[in-house]
Amino acid sequence: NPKDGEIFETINVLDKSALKALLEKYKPTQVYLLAAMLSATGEQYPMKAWDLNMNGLLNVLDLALELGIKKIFWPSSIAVFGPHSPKKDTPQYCVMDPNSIYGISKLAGERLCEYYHNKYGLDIRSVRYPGIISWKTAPGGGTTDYAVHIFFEALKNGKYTSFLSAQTALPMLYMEDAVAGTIALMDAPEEQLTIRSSYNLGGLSFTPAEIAEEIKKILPNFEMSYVENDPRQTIADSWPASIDDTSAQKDWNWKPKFDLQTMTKDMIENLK
Ligand code: VAH
Repeated sequence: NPKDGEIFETINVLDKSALKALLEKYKPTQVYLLAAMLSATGEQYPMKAWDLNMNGLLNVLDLALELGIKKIFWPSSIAVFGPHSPKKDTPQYCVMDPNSIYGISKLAGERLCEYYHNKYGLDIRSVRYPGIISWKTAPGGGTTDYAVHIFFEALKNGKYTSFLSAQTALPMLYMEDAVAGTIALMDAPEEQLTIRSSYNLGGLSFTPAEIAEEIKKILPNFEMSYVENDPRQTIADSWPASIDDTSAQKDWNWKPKFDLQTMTKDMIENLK
């Protein structure tokens, strides 16, 4: 935990020896492995996505054991659910038949996390993030990216063409809540945790039409349009519309603060 400011040093998480040298140099007490290739880009380069998402995780798991790193955070995703998973209020445990390489890699990753915890006692913690919305960086490579692009475009051009259809409901989460929730999980006493694959994390659930209406309340001239047959529609159609996150609420008091209205207001105020 660097005291004065942050230390940025870049290494490729697939370069195990460089990763080991970095960990031995800074001796972190916690490692947050956020490097991954997301759903849409993953479908363009499936084997690269599998390699980065799986071997990046395995490198961190093995080095955490070897170097005795106390806590690891690794994000899963609602992408682990598939066409036969319940669509509404998707439960913590159910049929999971992801059909994107990203979802397959995240489901396999969850199995590894639980295995390393049960077999080696590694304190690795995880949440299934919904689509995350933030204003600090432009999105890239995700199926839920429309929900971020829409704000950039609304302010820049007063209009946005959505690659997901008007009624495509998806689980979403504002970045402030995602960060607070992640830290709440990492700070929770270990004995309180009952899930070592990955916790469902709900938040918001809305459609492109609903977020467009919310934006229009602040930018009345905003115009929304839609294109069809975007490959990301197929991915979105295989995902839940909303998530049941009762386990996270019970085990570590998960409670998002932002709703669609307050998120929209905050996004536009900050992006302006
Ligand atoms: C994606 N933003 O769209 C990511 C996320 C649930 C969606 O995993 O691929």
